[in-house]
Amino acid sequence: FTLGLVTTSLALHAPSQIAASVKKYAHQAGYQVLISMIDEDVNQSIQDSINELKSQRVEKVIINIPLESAEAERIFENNRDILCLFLDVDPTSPVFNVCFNPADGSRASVEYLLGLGHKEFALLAGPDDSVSSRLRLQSWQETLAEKGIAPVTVVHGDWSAKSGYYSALQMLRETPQFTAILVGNDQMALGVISALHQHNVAIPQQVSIIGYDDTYDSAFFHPALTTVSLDLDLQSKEAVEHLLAEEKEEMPSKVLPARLVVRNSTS
Ligand code: IPT
Repeated sequence: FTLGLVTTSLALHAPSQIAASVKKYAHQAGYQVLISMIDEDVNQSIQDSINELKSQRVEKVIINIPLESAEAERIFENNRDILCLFLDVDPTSPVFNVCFNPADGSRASVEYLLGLGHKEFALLAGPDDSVSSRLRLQSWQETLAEKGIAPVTVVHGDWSAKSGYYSALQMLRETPQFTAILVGNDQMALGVISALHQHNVAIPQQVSIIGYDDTYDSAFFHPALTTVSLDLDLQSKEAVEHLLAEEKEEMPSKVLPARLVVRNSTS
């Protein structure tokens, strides 16, 4: 039997970790995995990818592409001959999904920094066209607003370390009064760390940083990154299990928790 995985760029750490775990758990269940990566530079649609997988007799597909609920529903409706499970949609969306709670980890990181006495926050979110990125940003902002705090700046990157680096330079230039930066993923946090080192800003003595994902490398950044941990291996395991177990009639989705892991980039 063969499972399909339609995925966003595997140059990004989180999706590549997910792909590795999906493959591991599928193999354990006796399934092969065919991967179709959507390359932003190539004009291939998700439907093209699904069709490609269908032509290879794939009947169950995991879709790890950031999708608005309406888009995900349309894909679901247009592919009733197969079973689609989504990994990057709003968890409240009606499509079959296994996603992380977008609020618990974001809230925990803001509350942790508030507890340390921080008041000047810079926010570095992921791209605006990613639903997960928007939900993380929204819950940072809501948690800060409850305490009457407005962030000193909100900047968007594209998930890459490079965009984190340039966003941090922009923050240092335009709004240098922040004492903490909340970052939408660990790769951008890596770039932020690099920019702050270059400008002799001490982490965490002058600026605290919290990332998001807790991918395998994050504990080895310098300093070791405090971050919101997503158990991507568990998400993949649940996705494979749900997909293999469920028949089309009955499709319970599942929301997974995220939790703050405190390391050395915060004080
Ligand atoms: C999400 C990651 O948190 C982020 O770092 C980036 O890699 C993004 O994927 C790519 O789409 S994880 C996703 C399952 C919400």
